[in-house]
Amino acid sequence: MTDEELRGQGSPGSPARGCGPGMPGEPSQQDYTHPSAGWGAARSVGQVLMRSREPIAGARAMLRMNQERNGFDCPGCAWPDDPNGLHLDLCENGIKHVTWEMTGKRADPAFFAAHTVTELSGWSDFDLENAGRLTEPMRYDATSDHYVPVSWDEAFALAGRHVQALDSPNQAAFYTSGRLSNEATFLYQLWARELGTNNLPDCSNMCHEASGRALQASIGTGKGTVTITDWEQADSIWVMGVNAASNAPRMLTALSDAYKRGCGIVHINPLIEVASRRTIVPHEFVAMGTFRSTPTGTMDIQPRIGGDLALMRGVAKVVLEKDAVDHEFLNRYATGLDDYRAVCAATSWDEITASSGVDEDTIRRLADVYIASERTIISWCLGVTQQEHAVDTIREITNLLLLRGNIGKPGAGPSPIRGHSNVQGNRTCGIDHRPKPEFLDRLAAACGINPPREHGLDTVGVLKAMTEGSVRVFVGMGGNFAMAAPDTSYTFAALRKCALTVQVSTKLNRSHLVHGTDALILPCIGRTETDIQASGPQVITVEDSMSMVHASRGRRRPAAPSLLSEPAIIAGLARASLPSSGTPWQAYVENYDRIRDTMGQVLDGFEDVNRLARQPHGFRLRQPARERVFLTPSGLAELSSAPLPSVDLSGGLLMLGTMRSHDQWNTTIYSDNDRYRGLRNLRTVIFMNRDDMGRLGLSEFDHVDITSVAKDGSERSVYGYRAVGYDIPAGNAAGYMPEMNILCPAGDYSEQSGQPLMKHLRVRVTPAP
Ligand SMILES: Nc1nc2c(c(=O)[nH]1)N[C@H]1C(S)=C(S)[C@@H](COP(=O)(O)OP(=O)(O)OC[C@H]3O[C@@H](n4cnc5c(=O)[nH]c(N)nc54)[C@H](O)[C@@H]3O)O[C@H]1N2
Ligand SMILES: Nc1nc2c(c(=O)[nH]1)N[C@H]1C(S)=C(S)[C@@H](COP(=O)(O)OP(=O)(O)OC[C@H]3O[C@@H](n4cnc5c(=O)[nH]c(N)nc54)[C@H](O)[C@@H]3O)O[C@H]1N2
Ligand SMILES: [Mo]
Repeated sequence: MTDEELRGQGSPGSPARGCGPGMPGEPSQQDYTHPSAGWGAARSVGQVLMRSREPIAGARAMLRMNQERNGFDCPGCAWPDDPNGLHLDLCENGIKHVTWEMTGKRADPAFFAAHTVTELSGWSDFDLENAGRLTEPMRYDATSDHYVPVSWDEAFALAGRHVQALDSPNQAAFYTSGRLSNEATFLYQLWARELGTNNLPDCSNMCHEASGRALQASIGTGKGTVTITDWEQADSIWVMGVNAASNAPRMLTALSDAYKRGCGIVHINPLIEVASRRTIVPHEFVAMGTFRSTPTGTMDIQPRIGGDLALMRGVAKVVLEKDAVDHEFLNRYATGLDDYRAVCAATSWDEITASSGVDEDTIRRLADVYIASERTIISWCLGVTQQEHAVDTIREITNLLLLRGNIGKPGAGPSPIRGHSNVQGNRTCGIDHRPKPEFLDRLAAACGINPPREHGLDTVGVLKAMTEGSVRVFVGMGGNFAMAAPDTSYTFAALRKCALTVQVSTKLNRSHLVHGTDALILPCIGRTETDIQASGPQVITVEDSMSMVHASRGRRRPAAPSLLSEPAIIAGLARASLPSSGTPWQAYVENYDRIRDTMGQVLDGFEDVNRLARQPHGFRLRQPARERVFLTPSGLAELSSAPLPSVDLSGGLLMLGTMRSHDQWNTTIYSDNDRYRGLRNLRTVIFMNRDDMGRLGLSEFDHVDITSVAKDGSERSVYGYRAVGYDIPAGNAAGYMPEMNILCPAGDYSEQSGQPLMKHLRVRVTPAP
């Protein structure tokens, strides 16, 4: 099979297999009726531990995860640790994620000698990562079509020659996946900016860019304001566009605790996800033994895809009608209320219900819940952010919170659920293609460099520039850019036009096979492993979703003696490409405390980071909006007044959102099952409303071809998918990334955030011939 056929780009009617292992057995689907987490999770963990060939070491490593002071930070997600003594809140997916890194298998030089790149391209993405941990730096050799071993010095020199040969530093791009530590991040952006470019695309450009922009505009700082303690004090928690049980499983603990103390929990999602039902709290072993479960939801609202802005508008309309606003707060801290009031009054219920897909009664009931609550938290993730009008939507969420003073008081506020474990820290520490002038000033002063001032390219911009030939060197610091980016064929062609692609990785993935003329695989140590440098074992720091910065130290022997740490690799690349650099790269790598000392001169809140991060739970970065200090131009929280988006689904098109299954971590696929959606042995699926299926004459598991229609009218297709009926509003559909990235047109991104519209594809579904 070619890689195209795997993902369903073969020919009409030919069955697609998907990126997973291709498990034998007919696909099936049964509604999931059990509580989330609990024994199903325990069984699934056991299978993963066995498969990684590390059952004992894996179990032992779990006990070191997320522990105060001495553990490593779970690389699974960015949900915070519980600061109140519960240090060990294990989750199924964190465990899977950690053991995947700790596998006993190795993709070593013998492995690469045995397989050409062309051959590996026909392997599934599961099989690629399942080859095990990378052990040696490798260079692509075009004559043999193999990756061949190269010394670290030669690898750095090759990259250095390429970078120095560029006409301008803007011909290079430096991608970051959200795993990178704060220290590696800081060195990485320093390298790019000392070279002279702000081309720092990152996974945030596909993830929470919209959240940062919206919160920056509304409250003056681009982060959430709440802490895990606030989650423990809210009267009402809204979970919008998050598949919590799979993607932020430790949130289940917070939700079940909230339920027990009488907090209302509203799930706003076109799909009914299992987190809105019941859970067995992962660490409650007694509950596990007795199968005792707790509800994790009190109300479900099912908007259309992209309907959240109108839904929030409807709630605000009722709040204003009933004058249930916090006048004192608004008078003292906010601006824009008159305009917002006028916009809400002018938006008709017809518009609101058409745009949201939710009827007026239901919206009024939601408004009653909101008005009855003294302290409300609204949380959201990709269902909200990967939309055309995401910035407007998140500003509307903030408007609604501001109306009732739900910010800067205990138990209330906006709470974006970030994805990668350190994606928030990456932004804090300088990964930003639109850096603020004040940050650059301080960087210049502390590091003695002259950073460029013009904005750089984001993910979508880099794809275009590579296609046009104006970016020729691509460095991927972690992640799997080829598969994570939209428009797979376009992205592959863009990467193949590069003179050099460099991937710093722990495991083999497709981004190594879709490469430039020259290509390097630079293997690094992982989060679970010890990082020993000249001054001894090092700690790194990370920041979670709620602005807590803390130290992380790995305990395991690195997967191979030749692996380098990410800071060491960045320093090596930087020295080779900046021969006359005055930056003490070597000294930084010898002792990461020195990196943190410099960070303290550049970043607010990091002044004493070497001491603070080593405290048991680290420290909280100040979030001024939490103290009702709004760093906006007006000095006040700014209400927005955006028009509602219109719904255009002419020609019988469906609106499709791409999402994750339970058994995957972004582009890393563990199996072809999605336990909480009751699906087995299938990833090339489209979940559809049963009426829509009937209209198209489709029965369960019928083969379909799917074509997306881009804004410019261009079409992209996948073949041989299976249709499965699901509880989702008519006119909407869902399926899995990264398979469906083929259907995401690279040119269709939000004007507001630059984010590709990964949850907003207009598709035509046809029965396969
Ligand atoms: N186990 C595991 N954990 C992960 C990840 C993983 O892949 N696996 N990925 C990590 C990363 S990087 C991220 S960013 C997060 C992602 O976490 P999520 O945001 O939960 O990711 P998705 O699977 O894309 O799910 C999006 C959810 O949005 C809903 N949705 C779709 N369209 C809309 C809409 O218009 N409105 C609303 N309200 N909802 C909508 C979908 O039904 C789905 O429940 O998880 C992180 N954690
Ligand atoms: N259609 C569609 N596309 C999407 C999304 C969607 O919802 N729909 N979601 C988007 C989102 S939110 C995100 S965050 C991106 C994810 O995009 P990425 O972050 O680029 O992708 P990952 O799959 O998380 O990266 C997996 C790879 O990371 C490497 N890796 C793992 N651990 C480490 C480490 O410690 N260090 C280093 N250097 N490498 C490591 C391994 O080699 C592994 O193969 O995808 C985006 N793409
Ligand atoms: Mo993400």
